[in-house]
Amino acid sequence: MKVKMILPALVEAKSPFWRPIKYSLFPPLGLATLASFLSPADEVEIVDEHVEEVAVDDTPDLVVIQVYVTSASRAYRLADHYRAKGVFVALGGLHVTSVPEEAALHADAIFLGPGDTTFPQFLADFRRREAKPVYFSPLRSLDIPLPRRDLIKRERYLVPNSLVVSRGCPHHCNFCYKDNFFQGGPSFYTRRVDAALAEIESLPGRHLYFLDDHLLGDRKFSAGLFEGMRGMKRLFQGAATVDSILEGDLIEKAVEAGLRSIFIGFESINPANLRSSNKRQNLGRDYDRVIRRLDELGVFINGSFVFGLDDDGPDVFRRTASWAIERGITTATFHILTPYPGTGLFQSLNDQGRITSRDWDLYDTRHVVYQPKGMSAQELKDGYDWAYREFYSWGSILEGAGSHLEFANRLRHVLYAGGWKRFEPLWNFLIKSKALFSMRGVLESILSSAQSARGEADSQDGKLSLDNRMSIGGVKSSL
Ligand code: B12
Ligand code: SF4
Repeated sequence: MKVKMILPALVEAKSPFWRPIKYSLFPPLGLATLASFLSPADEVEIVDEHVEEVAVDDTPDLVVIQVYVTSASRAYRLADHYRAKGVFVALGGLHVTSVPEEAALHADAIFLGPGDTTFPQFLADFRRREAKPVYFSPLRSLDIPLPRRDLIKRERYLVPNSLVVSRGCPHHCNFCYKDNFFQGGPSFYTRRVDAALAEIESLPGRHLYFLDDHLLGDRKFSAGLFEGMRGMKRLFQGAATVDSILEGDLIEKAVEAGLRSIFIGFESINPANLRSSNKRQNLGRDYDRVIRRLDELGVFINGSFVFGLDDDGPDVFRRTASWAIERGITTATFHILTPYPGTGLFQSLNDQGRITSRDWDLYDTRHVVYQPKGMSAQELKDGYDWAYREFYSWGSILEGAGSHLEFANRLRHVLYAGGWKRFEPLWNFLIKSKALFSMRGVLESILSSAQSARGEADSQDGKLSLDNRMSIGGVKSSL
């Protein structure tokens, strides 16, 4: 059987916000995961439109398309094209789960929730020519084969070693995709530790990027994982919540296993916003302690912030950007509040008549698609643009760098943040000349150059030494 799997690019590709480097970070891991359920006899191709053209003149037996909110319109166009040729089209992913009736208009079969149990069922049905129009299963398992990374064009990505060792998250923030996506079954579960370690062993090079929503979400699992990773000489990046950094010594274990930078959803520095977003895990937590703890361990922070929550006024941009700069947050990801369909946030804004656009192309956290409360839509958009400019100005980068305890980390901060946002022409050149992979070594050197202000994480057998390292600088992914 001939199978084509497509990750369509967001339509915004033509807009000034399109950053080729951002979309050349990670390969399509979801599709590679689904491909692992196919038989070795099947002829499979994975096409990622973010890094290559999608040729549509072929006629495979099955087309599988992953649909995100921002790529929905493009995904539907591709689906309609193949269906018009008589090809069977399967649509799944986050957006399909959010608006199944809409997606069903463009598909022969749709999938709700994760595909790890439904896709194998579908394949068996499809081979018998008995495919159903809708697949959903409350059964959730990560006892699954390794993703088919052999189908990934590694050389096109800066970070080909992305992986997920869990699905979902234990929390329930009202703007998050997660509760809707996992409805009807468990919304947070992990791989077995030995299986996760086997997957890590299978990945070449040193650098890994865990795409898990919350890498410290199951503390027993994470402790086992980090214990197993000690001695593997890996360097990794991941994401976790504010509270999980403060609790116990799991973060130290992560650092000993190779953690060098972490994505943290601070979201707002105003507790009223955290309360209304059901972001309980952040409430009453001392953000300064979180930052200090990570800085002492030499872990860089990619802080995520949302603008436009109901308790935000026009001063939120300046207050948030200054807060992040003063505390030495290395990279920041700012978002305009975006009510993804299917979320509690969408429901409540819709009930209040405040959704102003249902053009999914604009649901990219850079456009205002609802009526904010504490400012006008234009103020929100302008303030968001300003915050990015301000945070990544050279002056702010230098100021932020100055707040690190160790000199080496100051230098690293400058090169890291500057490299990510201030060298666009270089990234574009590397992507165009298909030489992006050449930067992987640089990224690894930068991550390995972390300097701990504590001495104790120093060189035990098989452990990464956190001090005595040179700082050379670099880049970081801001999801
Ligand atoms: C890595 C990542 C990226 C990477 C993309 C990498 C890639 N090549 O896929 C980058 C950095 C480019 C990125 C960009 C953006 N992202 Co992003 N990203 C993620 C992240 C952290 C992990 C995705 C992942 O790989 N998961 C692991 C794999 C195994 O799971 P999966 O992809 O979901 O696939 C499974 C299922 O969805 C399902 N499935 C998927 N497709 C199909 C198809 C069929 C037929 C079947 C059966 C099943 C199926 O089965 C798979 C296996 O279980 C998610 C958070 C998350 N947890 O999902 C956010 C997330 C997907 N991103 C999001 C957003 C909003 C964006 C941006 C708009 C952000 C921005 N402001 O720029 C852009 C736009 C992306 C786009 N192309 O449209 C939102 C999406 C919301 C939504 N409703 O669609 C998420 C959920 C983050 C969040 N919490 O809000 N992102
Ligand atoms: S902590 Fe993050 S992943 Fe978990 S529910 Fe909240 S926003 Fe979603």
